Amino acid sequence: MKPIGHRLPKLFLAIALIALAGCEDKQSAFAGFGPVSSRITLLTWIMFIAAGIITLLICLLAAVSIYGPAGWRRGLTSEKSVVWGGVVFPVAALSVLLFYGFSILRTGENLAGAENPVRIAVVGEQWWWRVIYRHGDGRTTESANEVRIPTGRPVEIELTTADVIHSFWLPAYAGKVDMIPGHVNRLHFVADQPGVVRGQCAEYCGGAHALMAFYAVAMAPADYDAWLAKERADAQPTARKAGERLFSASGCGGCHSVRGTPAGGKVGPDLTHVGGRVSLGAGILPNTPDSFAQWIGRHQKLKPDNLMLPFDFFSESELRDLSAYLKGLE
Ligand code: HEC
Ligand SMILES: [Cu+2]
Repeated sequence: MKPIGHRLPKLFLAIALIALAGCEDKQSAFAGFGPVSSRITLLTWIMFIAAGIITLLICLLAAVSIYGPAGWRRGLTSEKSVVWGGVVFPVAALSVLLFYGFSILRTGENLAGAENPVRIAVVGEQWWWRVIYRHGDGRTTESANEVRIPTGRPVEIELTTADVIHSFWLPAYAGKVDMIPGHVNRLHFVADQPGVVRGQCAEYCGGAHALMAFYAVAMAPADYDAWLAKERADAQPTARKAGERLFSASGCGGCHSVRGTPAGGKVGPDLTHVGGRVSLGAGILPNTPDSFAQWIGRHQKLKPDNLMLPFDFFSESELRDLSAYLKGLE
């Protein structure tokens, strides 16, 4: 067996690669796709680089105070050096950072008064996201696990929770804001360009917390308007009658709504347009017919503890019928 020292570089490389894999743009805190997140990223770099320089400086001073010439060492231990280096410098450096941080917070607050914002409410649920679109005429419609926004317009997201504390974290566009029982928080941002990014619950909220992700889809304004009109409409009558019958006979409608059909449950995600969403199960499966079958038949294995009742008794052909019906709800 080789001594451990020979294996260390490879071990470090492996750990570094795993860590770097998390830096993909979809959910990277270093890739800002709007003015609010870009300024947060800038602040991050300023803090990181300044802290690096200060750490080097401290190492240098420590070395000088141990190995340096006697005159330098005396200088370092004088009262004057302690006051300037230990009190004045930290107070000045931290105050500058504090006020710069306040000015960054204001980037989002300035958007708060903006005219004609897109209004969306997101409710944290164990362990998925209820997304409510507020239309211009006061009507609302529900979706889940996906926030669609137009580019170039201010967005206001109202954040609440149905149960415990969750945290809505969408690094591509804005900071991280907690969802607190009995309290409404608001997040403001603008998306610069169309694209799909990922977000994640950032506050431990029980069993399936790690599997509570979501997607944000930014669309050109005209595409967004077309999408919203479609989203607002009820489900189209389906040709997949076998799946629809099975859905209603199995009691799925007790927890799920499909607008325009008798299914009106409010416990789980609204499924009116589930076939057109990016993911299933709060970001854990891609939205394909096979994923619907996987979810319905094995969701307690794929996402242990989630609050949908187990339905592990359907036959292959029943799963195919149900999946075809649900995937058809676009
Ligand atoms: C007891 C209530 C309940 C019943 C009954 C129920 N579900 Fe669910 N369902 C849920 C909950 C809660 C979730 C969210 C789970 C999560 O992601 O944590 C869910 C999630 C889903 C999803 C994923 C939706 C999305 O946007 O990610 C699909 C699809 C689904 N259910 C289909 C069905 C079908 C089909 C049936 C009937 C065979 C059914 N459900 C019965 C509560 C229920
Ligand atoms: Cu959580």
